[in-house]
Amino acid sequence: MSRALELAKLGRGHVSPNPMVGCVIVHHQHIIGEGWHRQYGGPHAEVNAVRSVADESLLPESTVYVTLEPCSHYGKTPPCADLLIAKRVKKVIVCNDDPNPLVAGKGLAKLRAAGIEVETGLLAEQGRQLNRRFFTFIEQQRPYLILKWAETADGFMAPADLRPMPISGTLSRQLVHKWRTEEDAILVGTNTARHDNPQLNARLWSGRNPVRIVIDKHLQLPPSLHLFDGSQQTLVYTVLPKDEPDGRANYIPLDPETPFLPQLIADVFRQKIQSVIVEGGAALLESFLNQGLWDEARVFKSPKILGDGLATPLIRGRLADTERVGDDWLMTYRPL
Ligand code: AOF
Ligand code: ZN
Repeated sequence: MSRALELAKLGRGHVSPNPMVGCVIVHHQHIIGEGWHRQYGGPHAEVNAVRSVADESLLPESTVYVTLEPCSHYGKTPPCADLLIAKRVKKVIVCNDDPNPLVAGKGLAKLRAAGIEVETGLLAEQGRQLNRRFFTFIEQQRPYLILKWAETADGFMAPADLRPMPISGTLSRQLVHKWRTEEDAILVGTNTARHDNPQLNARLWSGRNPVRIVIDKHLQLPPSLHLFDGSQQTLVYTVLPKDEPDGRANYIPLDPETPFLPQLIADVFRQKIQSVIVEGGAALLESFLNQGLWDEARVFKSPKILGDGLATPLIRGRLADTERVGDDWLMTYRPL
């Protein structure tokens, strides 16, 4: 199953909003087939694993390790449960049940009804961690929310005059670009958009660029910003109606009388965006933290000293991981 989880990870960045799924087929202690879900809309892990088996006559004596319950529905592909039944495999072992209401237990029930032995929950925690975006999206009906910022050793995010100044080192910045290829969307507030004029793409890493999301409640941002260069999709959340539609961004008006962030998150969910990385600024990050709207905070602590400036948001969370990245420390927090 560890091997199946490793294979699943090869789909990272290519399968969203589907989960990453890996599959290993074992015949008498020997791996005879492997596969993973490689591409959104493409064959599922089980199909690729079965296809990789040279001698299909071994399947009735084989165990299938798959990281997610085999599907039971006709989606972009026919049901994997039906395939495993047709190939008369002996046993199926899975990490996690599929929370997708189209499947949700029906795949396992189908297998059992066909007389296939089924075991669940093997390395379940790793499976949930791997597909935490997918599970959060379906179970909590909202995108997985990652907060990210860099701070100086003395706890500042920017100089007092807010002029753009690099805090973290080059390796950290490259890592952030890699992260951008791993999430569906990247969000910044109005002040960050205005002061930093960020491109919000993944130019320091190869992979797909995320959708850019910016908050501009009162439509004050100038159209000359990189965000509006048309190079990637940009969603603008506002409370004002926008009369002339503009080909370079999609404007989404929210109700000014209702709390803004919950509305924004609900709309992002409706747009089928499974994960969002929030990159600032301080006030926006603090709003997410204070409203309990976060799943992970990734904080770069640099050795630089500023002495004064914009204070870092206060985080009440559990330090889950600490890692050295160049001269910086990367600290990952999770909610308590
Ligand atoms: C599996 N094996 O490798 C994956 C599964 O639109 P479709 O047909 O690709 O179906 C997508 C849904 O299928 C997805 O939401 C999840 O419930 C399940 N994903 N199932 O048996 C796989 N990727
Ligand atoms: Zn399937």
